[in-house]
Amino acid sequence: MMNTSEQSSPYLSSVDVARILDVNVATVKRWTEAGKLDCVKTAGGHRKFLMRHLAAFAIEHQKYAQHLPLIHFGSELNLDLNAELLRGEFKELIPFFLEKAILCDSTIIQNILNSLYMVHHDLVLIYDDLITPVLHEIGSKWERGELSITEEHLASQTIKDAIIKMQDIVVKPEIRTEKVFVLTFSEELHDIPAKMVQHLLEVRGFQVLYSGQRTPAGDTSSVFESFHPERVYVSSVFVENAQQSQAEFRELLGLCQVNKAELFVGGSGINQLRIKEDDQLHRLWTFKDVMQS
Ligand code: B12
Repeated sequence: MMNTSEQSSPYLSSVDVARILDVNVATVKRWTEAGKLDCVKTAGGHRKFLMRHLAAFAIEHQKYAQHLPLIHFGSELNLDLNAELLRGEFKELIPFFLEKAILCDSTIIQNILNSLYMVHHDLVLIYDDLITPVLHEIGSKWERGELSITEEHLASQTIKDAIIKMQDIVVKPEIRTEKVFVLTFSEELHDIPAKMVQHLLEVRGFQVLYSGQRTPAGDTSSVFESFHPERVYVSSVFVENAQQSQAEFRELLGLCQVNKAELFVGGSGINQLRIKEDDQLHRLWTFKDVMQS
């Protein structure tokens, strides 16, 4: 069965693949039958391809690599990093991405994110397995005094900008009816996870109202009156004053109850609040949970 992200991804036909690799359609068929070129088969028996199938083929058959938009890491094509990127394993990619973020190399950062998306069509993989560990490492470097506050700002802002720009190439369903409100509490400056939550919900087909940083959560009744969101997602990373956040949370939950909206909360800041899950309130942990919520 196809997963949600694959359902919305643009598959290539055998004709498209033949055109890209500059061979006959019959050759494409022969390669797939010989197991050289992977594909998925539709219910009707047609072969469909994703960029990652072509990319895996090109890694094995170098002659065809020139036909594909394999990523150039700096001045040259690094096949080891490309192979990792294609497999969706990030052992070498994480330190590389971290280094480039610290150097504010927005071109390479953007290139990697866009390529990863084009190959895997899976934002969860990118957010949970690449961006989250890199941001954590940036935080650790700052804690150890290896990065100044300004350097930490520059690196995280470079990543945030690339995440926002990547959204342009992400495939979203055209008809979006159900509305979702995404916010952080009023003391919160960390809005990168909330941005990622927004993007995942858009991929799922929701129309997202995103208020981001420093939203006075208890004072959002006008949002419910004007837009009638059916769901609300809160990301909380840093809680400075637990009492204040608890009060905001309580008021927001009250608004959700009155307006029959489900409330989903995530992030390490939530650990500092007293919450009781029920039919209306859900504690989420990872971006994967956002896709399944
Ligand atoms: C970038 C950053 C900043 C940037 C934020 C820029 C921006 N626009 O977001 C700036 C420079 C503004 C900043 C400011 C501060 N920061 Co800061 N920051 C970070 C950093 C490096 C990355 C944060 C981030 O985006 N992480 C990526 C997310 C995805 O990871 P995560 O938060 O762990 O989230 C995971 C889960 O919690 C979950 N999740 C999160 N939200 C949601 C929501 C839903 C619905 C779901 C399902 C899941 C989910 O998803 C992730 C999956 O594993 C972290 C380091 C770190 N360890 O994260 C420090 C960090 C969070 N910051 C910290 C601190 C102390 C501060 C400041 C107080 C510094 C200061 N003295 O001024 C201020 C606080 C400002 C405020 N009031 O909010 C501490 C927090 C410690 C704590 N928990 O008490 C950290 C951990 C750094 C550290 N090692 O000490 N920061």
